Amino acid sequence: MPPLITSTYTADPSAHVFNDKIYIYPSHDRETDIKFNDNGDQYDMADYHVFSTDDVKTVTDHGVVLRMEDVPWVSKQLWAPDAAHKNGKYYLYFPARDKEGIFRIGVAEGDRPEGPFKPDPEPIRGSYSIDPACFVDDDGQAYLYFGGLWGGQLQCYQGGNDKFDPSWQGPKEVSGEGVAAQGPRVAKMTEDMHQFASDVQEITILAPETGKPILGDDHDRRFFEAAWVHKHNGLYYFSYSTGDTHFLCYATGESPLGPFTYGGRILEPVLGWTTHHSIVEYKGKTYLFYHDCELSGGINHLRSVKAKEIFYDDDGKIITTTAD
Ligand code: FUB
Repeated sequence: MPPLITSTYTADPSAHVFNDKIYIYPSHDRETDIKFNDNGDQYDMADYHVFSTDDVKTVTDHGVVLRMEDVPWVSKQLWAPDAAHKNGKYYLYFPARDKEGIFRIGVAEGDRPEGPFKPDPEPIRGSYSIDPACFVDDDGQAYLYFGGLWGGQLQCYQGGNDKFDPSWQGPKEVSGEGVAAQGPRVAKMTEDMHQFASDVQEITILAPETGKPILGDDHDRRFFEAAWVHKHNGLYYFSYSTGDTHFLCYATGESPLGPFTYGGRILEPVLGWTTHHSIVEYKGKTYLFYHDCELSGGINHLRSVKAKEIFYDDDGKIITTTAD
């Protein structure tokens, strides 16, 4: 499968259908001298482009829509973004480190899906960690999902949503017999899409064989990063990356707030350490947008967005696919 975007390195594609086209909001990877480490310091991105397509083959690059220097609270690392549409406006959600080195989530607003986007001067109050994904339900309520382990700092919030514990920084996470994995986070968004309208909640992902939360040591199935939510036949699908085991997995539930029950793998490991995706329905087909490092010859921080059609079985289970 050739990359969909070859003009520059891109990753973490969040795809949405706006105005009958697919718009893609990816990270914009760039060259760096920073050595690879398990904290992700080499993912040193500084701006975002937006892309669009109407055939999932040819892509238009709409250029730079937001730069690091335009956001007063940001110090570095513009990581995986997402976008949403509500009330005639478009919203770009993005994680970055603040001036203290702590990941927060910002929002920028625009009049068109292709931007440009004007950032709020402060991050979303009460936001933390990385990888925001915004899901607007059929009733108009928007939810922001987020969180990522290791370099994404989710494990630094053991004692409550607003308690950052620096001793947990780095490639660390909960472990031990019977210890439940840390869940991703979700909050309802305000009507104007700029702030959290609820407390941040932890999402539970249940193991189908026990009905209990997946354990921290279950690295083949525990949430690591890259939250995404889509709805299919009335069921909510929460999908995510398992990080160091490199799978894209999903879990299903009856409510956007969970709990979700683990359902299986969507994508087997790709070339490169990270795996991050989105799922979108377009013209009667379901597409998985993802990335790998084929174009850069396997350099972990130089990734390229790809897309392929995926399928459900008769029971609504997503059929596992491979990067090809
Ligand atoms: O692109 C930087 C980080 O790598 C993302 O935020 C993670 O999901 C991983 O893909």
